[in-house]
This record gives sequence, structure tokens and C-alpha cells, in this order.
Amino acid sequence: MRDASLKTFCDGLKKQNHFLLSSHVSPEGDAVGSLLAIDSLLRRIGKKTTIVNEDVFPERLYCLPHKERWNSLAEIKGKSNRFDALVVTDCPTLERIGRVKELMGPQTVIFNIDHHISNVRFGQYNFVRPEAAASGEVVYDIFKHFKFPLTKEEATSIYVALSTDTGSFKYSNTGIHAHLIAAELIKTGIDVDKINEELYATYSLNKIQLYSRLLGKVQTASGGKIAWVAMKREDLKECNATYEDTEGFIDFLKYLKEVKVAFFLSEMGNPSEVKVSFRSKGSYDVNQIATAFGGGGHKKASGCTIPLSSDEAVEAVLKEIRRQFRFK
Ligand SMILES: [Mn+2]
Repeated sequence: MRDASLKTFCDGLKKQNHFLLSSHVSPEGDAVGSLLAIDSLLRRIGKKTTIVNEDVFPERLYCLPHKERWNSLAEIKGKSNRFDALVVTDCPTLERIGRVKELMGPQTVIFNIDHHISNVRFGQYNFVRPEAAASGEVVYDIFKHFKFPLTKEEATSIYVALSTDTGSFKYSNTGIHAHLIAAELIKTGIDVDKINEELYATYSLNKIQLYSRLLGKVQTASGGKIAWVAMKREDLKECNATYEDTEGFIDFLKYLKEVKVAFFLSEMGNPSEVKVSFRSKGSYDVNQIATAFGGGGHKKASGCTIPLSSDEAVEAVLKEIRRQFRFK
């Protein structure tokens, strides 16, 4: 399925009435911010909308406006809802919305808004821009098409999406467009200083202690070109930390001077599988590594789940990285 033009996509939106809006499980800034912004836009054009995510609203994003619009799947189950359409943001595949899929009917028209290079165009309408820094940037284009001046609330949502997906406008995906949009958002009068403090200066002592423990576990290979940490369930337990607390940790591995490819591996609830995140520097494409294990993402940031024990997964990942990038 090819991408729709912006006009075709927006005309498609106009034809539907009741929208189910969703994004991926374990939602982060871009998933939530882009969803709240598109929710606001659809309501401005007179549509009925219901946001449902498999998970609850993440505490880390409480600086976002209109979080009362968010429903976790548990909150919505049992209520009879008939949705004409589903809008999905920030998901390369429809599977990423998890069990929210159960709310769809056979007639539900799917609108896919995303920026993942690995997006499989699962919608009837796909608007995917891999060159965009965040799904929030793609949503911004939709606002422009409708010629709506953004409210402060909408600008805050899009700013959070952009800021979190670009590592505070630092990653290589931060193009001219992202900076220009940020300027437009700031012009609406949003409180950038407050947003930044609420987004980034909120570590708990447990999180800092987890970081300290994980930093003691950094390993390197191939002359320092590969760095990784394999987190055990005990690490979280000992620090009274949650999986959410690991967010951002992988960046430390990238700060090592010689490192080209970094990965962070964590044991999940199921003891026979691990979750792996990848980051890279320069031209190394870790989307290809994640894809080799059934995952995906972006060139410099990707992830997958591997049905192996932690030790076996480390070996498999090292082998794949060395094979693809010809590291010794
Ligand atoms: Mn994103």
C-alpha cells in the first residue's frame, strides 16, 4: 500500500465520524503527544473521538494537557462502542497497539500516521514520513493542511512529541523542519522551560541508583565498537525501580567514544524472552539489526524482542552485529 497524499489523507479523515485513536503499548512522549494533538484536531472539525491505549497514561508525561481524554483498555472494556475509523500514531505495525485491536470492527477504516522507516503501511490511509523526527511532526503537517492555528495545548503536545523523540533536539533526526516547527510552537506561548523541567528533571532516587548499578555492568566488544548492558530482573528489584526507569539509559552507552553500536537488553516478565533496544552512531543502521530479529524502528534507534535467555540473546545479537557491520 502506498502513502496517501496529505490532501487524500485529510479528505479521508473528513468522511468519518467516530474515531478510535490509539498508539503503541508502553507509550512514550511521541506516542502520547501526537495522539493528544490529533485528538484535538479531530474534535475541532466536529468529530467524535475516543483515545484508548492498552496502557495507562505514563506518569512521566503528566505535563501534557488533556490527559483526562486518555482511556486505558481496562477502563473502556465492556462499554459498547462503534467506531467508524481508527487513527494510529507512531506504530510501524498494527500489532503495536496490542489488545486495542479487539475494539475494531470489520468496517473500521484505518488511518496510519507515523515516521518509522520500518512502517508496513497497514492502513487504508497511510501518511508515513520517515524523514520526520517524530510522529508529532507528521501531525503538525496535518494541522497545517487544515490551516488551523495551534492552541497552546496542541503546541505543548507536539513539542513534547518532538523533544522526546529527538533527545531534546540532539539526535541526528533533528532536521531543519523540526527546528522550524519548534519555533512555531514556542510562538504560541508554551512554557518550554517548565516542560523541560517536567520532562527531564524528574528522576527518582531509585532511578539514579538503577543507573548506577547498570553502569557497573557495561561491557564492550570488537575493540570497543560495540557496548551493551544486560539487565536482570534482580537489578530492578534491588533498586525498587520499574522498567520505565530504564528509559534513556541506553544513551550512556552511546557516549563512549569508540562505540558505534550499543544495545540494552532486559529480561521481561516471561523468562524465556528478552527485550532489546539498539542505538548507533555514524552510518550504522540498527533498524537492520532489529529487523533481523523480527523488530524494527529507525536507522539509529530500534528494538526487538528475542525468544531466548539473556546470555543466549547477547551472543545472538553480537553475532548479528558483527556479521552485518563486519566488526571483528
Ligand atoms: Mn516516534
